[in-house]
Amino acid sequence: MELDQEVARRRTFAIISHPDAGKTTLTEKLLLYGGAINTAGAVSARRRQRAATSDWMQLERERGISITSTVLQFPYSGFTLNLLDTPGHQDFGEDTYRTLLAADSAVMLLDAAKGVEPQTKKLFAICRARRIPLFTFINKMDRPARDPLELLDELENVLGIGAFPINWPIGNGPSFRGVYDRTSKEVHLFERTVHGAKRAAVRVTDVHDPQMRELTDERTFVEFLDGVELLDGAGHAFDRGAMLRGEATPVFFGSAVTNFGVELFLDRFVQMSPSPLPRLADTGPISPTSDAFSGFVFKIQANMDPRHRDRVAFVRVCSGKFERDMSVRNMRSGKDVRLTRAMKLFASERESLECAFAGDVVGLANPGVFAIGDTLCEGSRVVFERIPAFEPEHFAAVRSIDTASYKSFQKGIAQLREEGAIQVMYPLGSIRTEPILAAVGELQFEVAKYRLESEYGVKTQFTALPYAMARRLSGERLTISGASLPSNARLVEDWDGAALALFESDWSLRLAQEWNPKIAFLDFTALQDALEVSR
Ligand SMILES: Nc1nc2c(ncn2[C@@H]2O[C@H](COP(=O)(O)OP(=O)(O)OP(=O)(O)O)[C@@H](O)[C@H]2O)c(=O)[nH]1
Ligand SMILES: [Mg+2]
Repeated sequence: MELDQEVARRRTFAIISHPDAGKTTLTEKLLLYGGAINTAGAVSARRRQRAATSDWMQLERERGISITSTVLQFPYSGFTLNLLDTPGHQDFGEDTYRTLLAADSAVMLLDAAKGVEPQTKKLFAICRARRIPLFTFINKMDRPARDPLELLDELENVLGIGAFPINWPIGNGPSFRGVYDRTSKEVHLFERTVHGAKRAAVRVTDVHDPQMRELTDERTFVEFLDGVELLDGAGHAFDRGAMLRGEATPVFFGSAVTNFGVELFLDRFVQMSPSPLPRLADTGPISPTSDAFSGFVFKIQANMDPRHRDRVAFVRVCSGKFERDMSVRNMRSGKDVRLTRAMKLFASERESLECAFAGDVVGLANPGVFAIGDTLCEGSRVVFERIPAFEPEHFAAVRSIDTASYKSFQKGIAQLREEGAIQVMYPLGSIRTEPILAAVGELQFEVAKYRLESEYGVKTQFTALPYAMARRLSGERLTISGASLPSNARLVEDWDGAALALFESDWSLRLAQEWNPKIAFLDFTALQDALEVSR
């Protein structure tokens, strides 16, 4: 009974978009309406200004971009929300991907002036493949925007998802006056507030209220009415089933930075979005209300809190009741672990936590016992799906400039690897002194260098290597170590000692395959498929 109620009021959602569409800004405003913070901080490259809660990392505050995903739990009108703010930049896409695995629904932001952008398409493809119900928030209506009908058309024709506007904008840019709620037939008028930091005033009138015409110019009003009539003429009602299957998305218009439409969105979102859904495990779907606790680790982050300087494993609870001090089995290591230090997460802040339910994200102090993808469970044994590592495309040799700080250097490298943002390799069979770092995007090297210095006190030198791809080698160990490779390729091993080869081009890879018929050169997807089959 308790389980049913607790699960029913949980909403766990990721906010995704192309860089800069306003995810962190929207997150901040959702926190404001949720009463979780009193004043909204701005995403700003300028120092000394209060920064947004979810961009807690020093580098994020300096650059004004999100680098790592953030978890924020807060109550809102009887619901418990677990909000996951993700970075938009594709170089951090792997972190966004893993975070999406922990969500039951996603809020996709579009910049109203830009519409569907390249990264929007990639993230959408992940949601579609996983059938994650999607909400669309068309942001930045306070700036000159594209025709809203054109934006809907793009959702339908470029992404191939049915778009159902819940509200409709009145004007845009300087003429933006608010939104019309198509269900309640109310007009919500908004006023710009200083810095958007306070709750915006909301006045509700009828759509045919003479005030409407007074508030906006004739052209804006006519365009607005035309749009609404066209939508209403189309006649179909919102189909929640289609949304839950990932076939249709409700669309909201607003402006996060000036608070337009944020509260309206949140009120609808909690009503319409799904509570935690069953999760697929090796034994079949696991119901969120089944008694035995289960969950999986989707993220690891070191040094979130400068006062603690520890590592935290983020666990998405999938079923049962999580209780502090409980013992669970880590299915990867086969060991039982007592969860003594559990925390509720709010960006870089934490509170100790007594219990949690499906949908919640629990932070566990991680002295090295948890890895990304680990399943934790009690009672009957289940294993959730593996979380694949993305194929690295950038490689760099890194060394510590100051030999005195070598220990910290090793510690930093080990911990950044554990977070999964970089992969660490060494020349095959050599003493492990100077690692080769591999990443999906180059920005990750910048982040690693910065963090090694700011969090571990180590100055490093990174030298870019010309490789563009890595292949995992399968075959006899001796055959592999004696492999003959083109002079511009290199044999390496990963952290766990598995052999890989790095290549500059397809051509070089093909040559290696020809010269070494007894070795299989597997790409990362093939490797994953092989593992799936062997499980
Ligand atoms: N005019 C206007 N600017 C906005 C709005 N929402 C966000 N911005 C601005 O857009 C910029 C990017 O906002 P962020 O919230 O950092 O965007 P993001 O999607 O979190 O970016 P990444 O996490 O780096 O991908 C900031 O300068 C914001 O102030 C909006 O509604 N209107
Ligand atoms: Mg952001």
